[in-house]
Amino acid sequence: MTEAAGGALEEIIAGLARSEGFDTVGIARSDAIPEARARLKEWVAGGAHGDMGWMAETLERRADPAVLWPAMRSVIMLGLNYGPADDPRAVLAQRSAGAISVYARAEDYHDIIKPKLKRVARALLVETQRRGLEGDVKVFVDTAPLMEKPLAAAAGLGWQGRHTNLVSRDFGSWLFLGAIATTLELKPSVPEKDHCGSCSACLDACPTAAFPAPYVIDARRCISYLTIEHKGPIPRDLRPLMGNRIYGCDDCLAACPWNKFAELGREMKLAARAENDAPPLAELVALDDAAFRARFPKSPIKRVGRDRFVRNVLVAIGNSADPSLLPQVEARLGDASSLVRGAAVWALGRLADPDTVIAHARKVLPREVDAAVLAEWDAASAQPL
Ligand code: B12
Ligand code: SF4
Ligand code: SF4
Repeated sequence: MTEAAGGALEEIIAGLARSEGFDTVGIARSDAIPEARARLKEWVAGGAHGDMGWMAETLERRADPAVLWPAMRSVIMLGLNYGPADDPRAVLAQRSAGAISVYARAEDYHDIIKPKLKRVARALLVETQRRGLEGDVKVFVDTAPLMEKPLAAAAGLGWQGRHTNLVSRDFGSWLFLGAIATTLELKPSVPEKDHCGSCSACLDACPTAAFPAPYVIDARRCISYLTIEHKGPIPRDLRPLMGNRIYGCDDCLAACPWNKFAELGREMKLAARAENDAPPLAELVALDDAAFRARFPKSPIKRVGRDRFVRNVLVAIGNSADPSLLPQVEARLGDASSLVRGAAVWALGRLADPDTVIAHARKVLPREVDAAVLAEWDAASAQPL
């Protein structure tokens, strides 16, 4: 233990974290996850990261904290509970509304966690200097190449569940993670054991069968990846499985029985905004660039941009079985974005009768030059046009 007047440094860190509103904190040695390296390499080699090219580009640094920052000796892992007030799956039954995942219904958690991490890190530096210790710190939340889940498990915050996310005995599956890396040699916490037992609820709950094996995700099939990270048209065979999920997905998290011990998240800025609980698809599909930015201020949703978001909304409309949404779909057939046009064609094919599809095709096709959109027209009319 790093003792001095004022108590052990590890206890000071825990106090600083709690005073910033973090719900859980622990410490891992920077070399605590040797097995993660080979697993990450295998995952990327199999292509499970899809077009998240940055996972491959940063592989060496991500696989080993010693490569990311050779002087790093310890990682302080912090968790912020964002437990929802109600079961987030309720909106899945409202097919003419969009389902936004819990974390994205509120303010962007990166903007909330990063300043908190920085304040803890600064206070830690002041304390180490007061003790005459040499030490440096860096803060990370999500965006840095650091394997936050296995590190959080090593730091005793919970264990990686079969859905691959960190599960906590106290907060279930609803924890955001952040990290403070340091050159200080801190006393590591006791790692948490796997408490999944014989449960497989999360694997069974996945609408797209995105888990090729327990503890392993194929991001290419995950709705979170498809709606947030994937830039091109969503693969046609997966669209019908997405229902009305338009930004992220919580099904595997929400299915976890450990959530029954979870409390409502205390951080007010992470509280869902009512307008994001079940927004009408008719409203969202009509957003242009400016209206999209104005509709989602401070929201993580802004990151995907209007075109990708409207693509998602059109897939949800195609799954809605609600013909009253047809006029909104027709209005997007001539959209400036080929991504949006292609998704509109798919939604049209799902909602309209074949004669209506052909009538629209005749009007639009003479002007269409995009190969992917042309392929959507072929598929929607079930024949080459
Ligand atoms: C890339 C990424 C994604 C990708 C890939 C998801 C994934 N599971 O990796 C996509 C876009 C799909 C995604 C989705 C989501 N994400 Co994300 N994502 C990340 C990111 C940036 C990197 C994760 C990573 O390194 N993946 C690579 C894989 C290989 O790592 P891994 O899952 O740990 O893989 C391990 C297993 O395969 C394992 N393994 C193989 N066999 C076995 C056997 C056993 C017994 C064990 C234990 C492990 C194991 O070995 C690997 C290494 O340990 C992290 C932030 C970060 N820097 O860590 C956030 C992060 C994981 N995401 C987060 C969240 C909240 C989500 C979503 C819930 C968002 C949403 N609602 O839509 C979903 C959940 C989907 C899911 N079931 O995972 C949180 C998770 C918090 C938590 N409590 O764990 C993180 C930590 C962000 C944060 N800072 O809070 N995400
Ligand atoms: S987030 Fe949804 S789609 Fe992705 S693995 Fe979990 S249940 Fe499946
Ligand atoms: S749902 Fe079951 S298997 Fe999945 S993470 Fe939770 S306890 Fe583990």
